[in-house]
Amino acid sequence: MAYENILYEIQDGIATITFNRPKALNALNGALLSELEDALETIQGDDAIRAVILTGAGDKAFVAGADISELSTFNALQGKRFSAQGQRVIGMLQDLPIPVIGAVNGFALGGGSEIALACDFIYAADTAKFGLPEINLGIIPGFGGTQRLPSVVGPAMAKEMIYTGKMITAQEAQAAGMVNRVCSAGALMEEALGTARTIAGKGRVSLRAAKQAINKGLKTDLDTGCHIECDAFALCMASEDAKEGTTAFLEKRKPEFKGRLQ
Ligand code: CO8
Repeated sequence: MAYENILYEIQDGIATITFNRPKALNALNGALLSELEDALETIQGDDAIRAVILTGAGDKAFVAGADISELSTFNALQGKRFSAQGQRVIGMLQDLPIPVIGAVNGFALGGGSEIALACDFIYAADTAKFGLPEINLGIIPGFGGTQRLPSVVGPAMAKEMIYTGKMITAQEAQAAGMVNRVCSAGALMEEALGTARTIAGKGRVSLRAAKQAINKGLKTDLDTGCHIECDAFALCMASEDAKEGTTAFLEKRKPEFKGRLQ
């Protein structure tokens, strides 16, 4: 698929997806969501990709939400279809077997915050702003925001943000646990790439197992989560990566992970 609304690049095993509608502050329309879905499918099928970074084109926005000019034309059925499309694509993003870093370079509003919340973690420029302003449009978050935001910042903070529609700064988002690291806009991509490179050097099997154990464990109780961890741990022990990692330690050398089970 040729992309018109995103940029898709791969360098040294790290895929970068850039939302690329800067004149509309990278707002999400149906075409952009379809392109994002296609890129995520490509990433799912490419074992050479070890980490993903999402960011926005231009210096103003990561994603300023769903495209309001498109949204304003929807009836209930079209709204439901669009919400389901967004939830499916954002669910795919969250479930990718490799780590995803959100590099939030500006406004992350509505669907933009919802995409960022589905990343494994977020780095933000000190100029970034987060918010779920749908209430100002007479609607509510429709891409999972009512579910993911409370689980990250707690229900009280999520309710205040969703009921008032007010934006918070990158620093406030960090204090609330939404953002791991705040840096200058100029340093953002280098910071994200640095962490992506560190992750890309780890074993593919153990990264996948860690991500699945954490994500699945968050949806269940502690006992079930620990069972999930046990199974994931056993899978790692069966891998060539675990043999290589432990042998390399004992031989006092750097491991060379191949990402293979056997
Ligand atoms: N959709 C479409 N166009 C947008 C959007 C958007 N979300 N955001 C900005 N733009 C456009 C503006 O219309 C403007 O275009 P033009 O130059 O042609 O007039 C251009 O981008 C620049 O924007 P501004 O001039 O407004 O820039 P400012 O710096 O003055 O303001 C803001 C920046 C504060 C980000 C402001 O643009 C704004 O408030 N944008 C809307 C933010 C918003 O409400 N987002 C939530 C959208 S709803 C949503 O995300 C729901 C997701 C779930 C949907 C479920 C399916 C039913």
